[in-house]
This record gives sequence, structure tokens and C-alpha cells, in this order.
Amino acid sequence: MSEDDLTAEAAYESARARQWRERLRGPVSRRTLFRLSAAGAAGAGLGAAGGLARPADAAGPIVKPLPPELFVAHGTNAETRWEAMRDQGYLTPADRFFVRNHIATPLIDARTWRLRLWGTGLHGSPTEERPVEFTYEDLLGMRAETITAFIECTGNGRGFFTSQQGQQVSGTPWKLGAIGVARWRGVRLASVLERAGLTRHAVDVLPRGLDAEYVDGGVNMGRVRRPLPVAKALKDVLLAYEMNGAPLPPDHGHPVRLVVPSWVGIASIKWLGDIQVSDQPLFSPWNTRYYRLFGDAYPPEGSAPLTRMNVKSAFELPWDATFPGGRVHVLHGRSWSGNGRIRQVSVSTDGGATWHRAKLHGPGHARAWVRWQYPWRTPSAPGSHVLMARATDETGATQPATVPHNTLGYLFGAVVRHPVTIS
Ligand SMILES: Nc1nc2c(c(=O)[nH]1)N[C@H]1C(S)=C(S)[C@@H](COP(=O)(O)O)O[C@H]1N2
Ligand SMILES: [Mo]
Repeated sequence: MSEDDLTAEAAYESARARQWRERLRGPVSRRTLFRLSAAGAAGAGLGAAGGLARPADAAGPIVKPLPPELFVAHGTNAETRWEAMRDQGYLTPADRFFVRNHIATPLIDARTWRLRLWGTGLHGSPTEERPVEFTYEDLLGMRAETITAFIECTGNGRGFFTSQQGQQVSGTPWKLGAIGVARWRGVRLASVLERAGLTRHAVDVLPRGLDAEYVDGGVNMGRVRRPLPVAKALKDVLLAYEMNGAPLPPDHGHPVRLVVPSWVGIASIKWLGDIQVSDQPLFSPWNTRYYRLFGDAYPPEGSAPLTRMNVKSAFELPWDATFPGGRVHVLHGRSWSGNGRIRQVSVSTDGGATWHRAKLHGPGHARAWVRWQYPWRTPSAPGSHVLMARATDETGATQPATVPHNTLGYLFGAVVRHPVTIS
């Protein structure tokens, strides 16, 4: 099967990409385009006819400081160092919350920002040119709701496909730091959809970011957007304008982002600009060519689009941590699952030969993580050891020893082997 036939949707996407390239050669000169993209606003001059907000001026890929003791930088992305969570409470502070940017953080003025809803799933089928609009003030004036939830990149743990399983995958080689838990405050997407005139026939919503268009391998995929079924949109999705009690920072979606609890991070669209609401199923590259499982274990068009995250655990330790021998050292960590609460965590300090129950403590929100600890009597002789943590959630889902390969390296849910040294 040729790549063109991957799926009907993929063929549609590549046809659209071709049309896009043809448009680029049209009225707007290459020079102008270069200037626009240099400003992080490629396509602003082309998209204007659509009546959508122009992508805002971009800053660097990431605006906030990324001190090396808090983050590991990966190009336009940065992962939290787990040791930076050791002295923290339940939540991940914004200064150490991981950042996953397809392109770059745009700076958007909340005063001129508008959320635009349009499509055949709304009464009167408002068009993209004449959408239903909400200002930032409009949203602040609606009933607020607060939820504690993780946002986790679908590729969190991707690096372990290679380091533990010897497999090639593409994408950012995260360890386990592409997750954070925050208290998000905002308005329910359900309330906004209702006000905009949601019909009984709506099936999908397609939220889209205001960051620049994403180009992959020379193909312009358009702005970051991923369809969400109406059922999930109405269930527990938030349009968040606050993170941990402060206005949403630029890198995390200012002025408004989606928070789609328990689901793959890509669903939680940042810098939200518009939402198409449709009475037909919607597609974008983010539910056709990305965020499905591809590879020998999966059908050629990939698995179904990914939704819930899986079970994972991490120690609040540096990679290759060093301990003095012959003492009791309390190991701390956190475990989480997109299926709900964590029921049990076991720790092995001998590479998986024996397992011991960890003690769970503090809150264990269904859509976030639980903290745990285990007192380890360190061996007296110097040497290398492997620590492992394995969680089981309320549905009985647990962490296996290995996971089947997928080419994009998503959902690495196997037990991670954490190397430490006794000095
Ligand atoms: N507009 C937009 N939304 C986006 C992204 C993006 O690049 N652009 N990245 C997505 C991905 S892949 C993830 S994992 C989360 C990361 O959220 P964070 O950067 O606040 O941690 O945002 C999602 N929302
Ligand atoms: Mo992600």
C-alpha cells in the first residue's frame, strides 16, 4: 500500500497541503511570506479573508526561563526534571511545568482576543466569516469551574522505546517529565457551546490554536487543531484562563486554552482561537497522521485516534541519582492514569526481582496523580542498581514490563528502569 493510500483522510490532507502550496505561489510574494514566517505569523496575510484572528507575534519558542536544574530542553519543547518535583506539593508550579510547542509560544492580547464558534452543529450554521464570538470578559463573566487535572504529552516516556526496548521511534525523546498537574479555572466548554447554540445534530468540535501553521517535512498542516467528540466536549472539558490561581502564562496558552482531562495532551489546545462545531465527523492531521498507533502491531491506517492516557509512575529523583550505602533512604514518587484513580503502587529496588507496596499519601484526584513513598535500606556495597515503580489504577490497568512498538513512540506505559548508584 502506497503512502498516498494510507487512509482517505490522509489523502485528503495531502491534497489540501498541495492546494496550500499552490496558494503560496499565488498573490503573496515569497519575500512577504518569509517576513511573515520570520515574525512567527506565517499565513496571517492569507488567512485574513477567513475572518479569524491573525496568529499573534511570536516570541522565542518558549517565553519562560528554562533553568537547567528544572528542565531538560528539547528544541521547541522542555521537560520537567523529576527531581525538581521533590520539594513541591501536589501541583506542578507553572515555573516547572513542561512545555510542548509544535512551533512557538505566541503573545496574545486578551483585550482584543476573541473566541469564534462556527459550523453546521450550531443553530443557524454560523460561518467562519460570521461566527458567534466571545470576548475574554464574556468568559470571565460566566460561571467559573475549577478542576485539578494532569496534562501529559502522548509521547511522554518515548525515549524508553529506544533505551529500554532498543526500538527506533520518531519524536521528542522525553523521559517521564512531559506531564504536569495544575488547578485549572475557567468556563465549561459545555456552557460556551450551549450559549453558541449547539444543536442535537452536532457530533464533533474542532478547536484550533492561534500559533503559527505547522510544517512537517515541507508539508503545511495548517494550525494546530484536533477534533473532539461532542460527548467528551460536554462531559468535563474546560476553557481555562487560570493555572494554579494565576492568569494562564503565555507558554501554557494565554489567554485561554482547552483542558481535556485524562486525554492525550494534544487535545488540550493552547491559545484557543476558534472552534468549528459540526454535524459531520471532522478530521485533521492530528487525528489521522499523528496521535494514532502505527507499526507492525497495528492496521495500516493506524489504531483508532488516541484518547485516554495510560498508567505511568516516576521517582522524584535525578536520572543516575547517587546514594550513600547502608542507610534508609525514603524514595518518593508519583503515579497517574487516564482511566481514573491509582489504587496501588509497588516498588522494586533490585531490578524487578522483588516488589514492595509503596505508601500512597495526600490527595489522589481521579484526573491527576497520587504521591507515594517507600523506605529503601540502601545496600552497603557501592554499585549500580535499578529502581522500578509499577502502578495499578481503579480499572485494574497496570504497567507491563514491555509495550508493543509504535513508530511515533506514543503511550510508553511499561515500567521504567531508573538507574541509581550507591557510592
Ligand atoms: N495551539 C497549540 N496547542 C497545543 C500544542 C501546540 O503546539 N499548539 N501542543 C499540544 C501538545 S502536543 C501538548 S502535550 C500540550 C502541552 O501543554 P503545555 O505546553 O501547557 O504543557 O499542549 C497541546 N496544545
Ligand atoms: Mo503532546
